[in-house]
Amino acid sequence: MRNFIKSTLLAATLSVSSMAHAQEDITITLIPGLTTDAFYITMNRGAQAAAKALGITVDFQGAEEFDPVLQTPVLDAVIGRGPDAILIAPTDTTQMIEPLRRAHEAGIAVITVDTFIDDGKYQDGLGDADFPYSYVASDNVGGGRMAAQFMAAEIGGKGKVYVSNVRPGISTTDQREEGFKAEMAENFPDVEVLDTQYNENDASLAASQFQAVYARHSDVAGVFGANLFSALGAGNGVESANKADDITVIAFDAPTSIVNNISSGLVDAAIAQHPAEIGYFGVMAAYAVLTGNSVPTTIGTGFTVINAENVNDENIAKYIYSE
Ligand code: T6T
Repeated sequence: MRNFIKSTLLAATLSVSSMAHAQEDITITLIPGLTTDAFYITMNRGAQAAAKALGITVDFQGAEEFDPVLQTPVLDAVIGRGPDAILIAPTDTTQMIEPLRRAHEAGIAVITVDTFIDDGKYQDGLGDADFPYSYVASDNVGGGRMAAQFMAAEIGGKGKVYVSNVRPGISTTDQREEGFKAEMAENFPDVEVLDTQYNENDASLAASQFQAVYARHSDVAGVFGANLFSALGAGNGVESANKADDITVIAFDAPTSIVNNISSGLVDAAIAQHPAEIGYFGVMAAYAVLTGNSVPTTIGTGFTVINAENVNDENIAKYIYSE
């Protein structure tokens, strides 16, 4: 009799937990780095496509600036509402660890998309923040290396260049800079990489920083804009100095503004990430976790390089970010 009660209780418990994750009840919140960035808007498009395919709900909640101080209260409010999973682009590798641990301790499955916390290696029993199930993103070191190769080819393998970047502590943009510098150091010894200019995701600041670098180094040959706002600002700075024909701009990210700058000749190449893929596979990974399946701890997505040769190709158009 006791065993019967026990097994009845067990069955009841199991059915409650599987009801909690009945397909139509699954809720996932996607928290971007910031809500107004075409990169994350496109990521949400991919997330919604996966939600529709699965018959689940994904909502999009974020701050208006890429800042852990602003992202944390958004995350806490989401934790309070208690979705089954959170997909998040953490805005700082260390400052977002404790806020995300709160989500984990509340029983919410955490997956990071685009950026990572700690060392980005999850579920390996090592490090300070092992609890996210998966990291879904571009290969940012590899993308930085690609940018260096395009830069070196455009400037003939020699000259002064610099990286326009957001701020230290962001996994993606740190890794792009690391890859860019490593590629130059290993394969292009005649390229001198000047000090990085940090712009706080402000394109106007990135433009004025170009003017200042140009004032100090009138022979600067190229700028690598390590994300959308950095690249946009660097391009605007080069344009204001009337140097579009002489100075190479390699952009990371591909909103329509950058694509227009490729058509006009201001930007030489853009390394487009595939944010819709990141959103799609982020949702699929969360769904797998919530339905008791295992997931890869890292899921890598691709790049498409856009330049003057292919900018009008209709197969390329799908990689331009939505606004
Ligand atoms: O480059 C993307 C993203 O990958 C990065 O983490 C932050 O900046 C962007 O959102 C572009 O603005």
